[in-house]
Amino acid sequence: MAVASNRPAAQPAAVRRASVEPAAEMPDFNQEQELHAYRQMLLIRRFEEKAGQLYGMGLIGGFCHLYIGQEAVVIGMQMAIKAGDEVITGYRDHGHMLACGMDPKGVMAELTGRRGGYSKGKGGSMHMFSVEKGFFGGHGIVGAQVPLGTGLAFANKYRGNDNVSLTYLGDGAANQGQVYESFNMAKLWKLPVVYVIENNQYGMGTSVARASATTNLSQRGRSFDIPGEQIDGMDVRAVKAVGDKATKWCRDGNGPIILEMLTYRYRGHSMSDTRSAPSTIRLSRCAAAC
Ligand SMILES: Cc1ncc(C[n+]2csc(CCOP(=O)(O)OP(=O)(O)O)c2C)c(N)n1
Ligand SMILES: [Mg+2]
Repeated sequence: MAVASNRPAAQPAAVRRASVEPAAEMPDFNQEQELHAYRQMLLIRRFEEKAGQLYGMGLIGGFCHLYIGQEAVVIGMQMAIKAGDEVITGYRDHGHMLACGMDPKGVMAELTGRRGGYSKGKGGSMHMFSVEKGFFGGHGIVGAQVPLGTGLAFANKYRGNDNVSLTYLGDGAANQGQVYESFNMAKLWKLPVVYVIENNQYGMGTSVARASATTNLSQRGRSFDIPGEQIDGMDVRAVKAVGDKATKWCRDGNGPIILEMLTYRYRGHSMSDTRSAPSTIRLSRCAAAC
């Protein structure tokens, strides 16, 4: 019988790392970047742990999807963008808000339903926005942020600025029809959008291998001639390096690009998932597959 511990989570990460080419020219961070990345990732981790605790105490209601385990993705990408660029994602969004510079107190106030929250306490976990910080949600419908993020890129192109839209989606969302309609238009009009697929190996409780006909999600844009790359999403330096490359690609007028971040969700799908840690079923399936 598989025993629930933290160990199995480490095994697929090691397997994944072996299959991902290290970025050819991966620059080291200087001390300032090291500290910045560490502090930001730690902020997300501690924030999410506290949110989990408050949820357990009944002080947060409704949906609440924690980002624990995926911090390096959003921080590495955020370090690669500039003021004016936009970020949009799904419902696993607290990390993205904090990375964009939104006030942790405002986010927590929203989670706990208070007036000081970003949506005056009426939106909750999945419905926060800050145009000022370039954060466009926060969307509960799987994949719905992809056409919206593509629209942000369209607006940038139309206005003739050099802003890039970072449009995040999950591995489960990568099987959604509207994603491919968006890919088509993005390539057709050469829109400045980086599609960041956060492949945390699971859509709710279903592994990618059980749900996806093809599992190299970085290649999902091939029919549209959109280039893609797989990256070790647990390595903040690798993420930042590829983020630099991808945003330059967009700013140079080449159109969209796909980055598949190989990462891992350390908790259950959401706080209403009765298992806050990976379930025994999930771990035993993982043990059988890996
Ligand atoms: C259109 C739609 N279908 C189904 C759901 C229910 N649902 C919520 S999250 C989820 C899984 C999505 O997984 P993934 O895209 O991998 O994101 P992750 O939760 O791993 O971050 C599903 C099916 C939904 N919210 N919207
Ligand atoms: Mg997923």
